[in-house]
Amino acid sequence: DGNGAGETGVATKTKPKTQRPPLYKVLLLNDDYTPMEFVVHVLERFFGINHAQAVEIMLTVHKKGVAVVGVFSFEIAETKVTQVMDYARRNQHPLQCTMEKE
Ligand code: NFA
Repeated sequence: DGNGAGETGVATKTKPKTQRPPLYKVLLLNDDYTPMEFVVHVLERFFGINHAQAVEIMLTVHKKGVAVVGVFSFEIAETKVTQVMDYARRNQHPLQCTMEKE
């Protein structure tokens, strides 16, 4: 397994690597139409972010075009994206939420 002298007589050692699941960033994208208060509400409702932080993140998206709103396992990230996209659509706002591997 790579440990020991092997066939060359050169000592080697393999490190046991702890496997971690990949993480995914959930991103919120700016647009010209979604009301600021709606974005703040989404951040509070689906990401458990407090009001002051939610306002801060919303303003970052508004000014920079995009911001990371959380980092999750694939399944949780996918659920957040679906929840936000469904909620925005139900309320007739064009807000976009996506995910990308970290
Ligand atoms: N740019 C939007 C506005 O001026 C606000 C917004 C912020 C939309 C963050 C989407 C994301 N009403």
